[in-house]
Amino acid sequence: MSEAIKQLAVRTALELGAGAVRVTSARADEESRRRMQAAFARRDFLCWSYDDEYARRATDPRELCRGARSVVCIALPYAAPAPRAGPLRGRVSNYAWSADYHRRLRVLLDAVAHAIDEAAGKRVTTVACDTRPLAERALAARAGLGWIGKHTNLISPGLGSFVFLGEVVTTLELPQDESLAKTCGSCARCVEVCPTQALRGDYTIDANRCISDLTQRTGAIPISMRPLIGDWVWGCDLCQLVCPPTREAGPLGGAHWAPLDQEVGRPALVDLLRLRSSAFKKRFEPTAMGWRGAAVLRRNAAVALGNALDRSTVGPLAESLRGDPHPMVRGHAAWALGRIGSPAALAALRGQSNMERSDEVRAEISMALQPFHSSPGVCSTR
Ligand code: B12
Ligand code: SF4
Ligand code: SF4
Repeated sequence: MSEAIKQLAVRTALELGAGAVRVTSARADEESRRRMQAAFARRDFLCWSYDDEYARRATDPRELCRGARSVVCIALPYAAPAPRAGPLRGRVSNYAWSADYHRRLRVLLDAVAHAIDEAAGKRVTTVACDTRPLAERALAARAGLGWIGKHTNLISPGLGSFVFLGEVVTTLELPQDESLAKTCGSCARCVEVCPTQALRGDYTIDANRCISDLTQRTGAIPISMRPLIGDWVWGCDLCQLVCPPTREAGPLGGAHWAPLDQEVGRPALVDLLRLRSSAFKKRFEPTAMGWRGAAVLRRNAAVALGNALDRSTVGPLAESLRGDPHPMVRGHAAWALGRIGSPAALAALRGQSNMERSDEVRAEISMALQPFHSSPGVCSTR
């Protein structure tokens, strides 16, 4: 009976687009708890309110579902060909440029849970994906869905790492799968390509340095990190794009995961800098970029423009410095103008330095102008 229910769960998930399905026990995982607690003690996740108690709960699926005995772990491939690049266009990561994956994954997980419940004749499941306290990668690795790579993502054989993870936790005892005895070996391509040195090469990450974290946080981006972000305006895929098993797998996601349109997949930076709530609602709210509001995207556009170093964007940046309703965006526009450093950019910064009311933005303006203050006997190098 339990084998038949497992096969039903697998069949249902595969029919709805899953690339792989495996089952593990719902017992607490001491090894993962220890690894997570060590990561939090190293302060690798400062933007996340994670602590020892979170690690304990996240590594014990019975906290999500009383009496749980098994977890059905599902990998949903989403890789799609990248949209056309172009000058002064920002880069969006593959996971965010299509319709928000949470909805599609939820439909799949609910269907699997429903099939299990029907077969059991009562409610025996609960589902999780991304937002619930569950160590999804560790569970998937224990189920043998793949192995955790040095970029810290789960790599599934034949599918690569561009897979979303979701789980159906159940009180039924289902036959378990074995974990894979696999590692990255001597490969270190992801570690080498990471522009911010977020990856240590020992299968851990300093998430505070990860572009994905930096572009999704709601507060200011540290000045030292801004130049390293390049043209990314949401998330980052660099460590996965070079990953051999992920490259070999190719774009398995299919048409569903293609960019909603060019302006979502590769947005024009100046338009993004001017993004207001009506356009945000229409264009970005249906995607995973809709979670943090329009100001975060305008801030990210300012950073990407500060890295593009194109004088034609001084006008829009000056307009943002003078008029953006959000002080964080005005502050990052000031930084971008300082990076460009042309006479017009400096004039915009000086013009605004006495007008600006926010202390935070005035501090950004003053830092942006600092390299250009010439003192007696010292020549500015910019
Ligand atoms: C917080 C978070 C982030 C943070 C922190 C990322 C991180 N590396 O933890 C930020 C914003 C940076 C982020 C970025 C991304 N994320 Co994210 N994120 C999460 C979230 C919500 C929690 C992760 C977490 O708890 N981290 C804390 C660390 C300590 O725990 P952990 O990574 O889960 O597990 C570690 C330990 O368990 C330990 N471990 C345990 N057992 C073992 C055994 C061995 C042998 C080893 C080596 C290690 C090990 O290693 C694990 C990996 O470090 C999960 C969803 C979830 N609930 O799990 C999604 C999730 C991890 N993210 C996901 C995705 C898609 C991404 C991005 C690819 C998006 C993007 N393109 O920008 C990037 C990838 C960046 C990267 N290199 O990791 C997917 C990953 C899918 C996959 N194939 O692994 C998840 C699972 C969401 C989902 N449901 O699909 N994310
Ligand atoms: S997502 Fe980008 S910044 Fe983050 S670890 Fe990978 S390469 Fe580095
Ligand atoms: S790039 Fe190499 S080291 Fe990094 S996760 Fe992929 S296989 Fe592992």
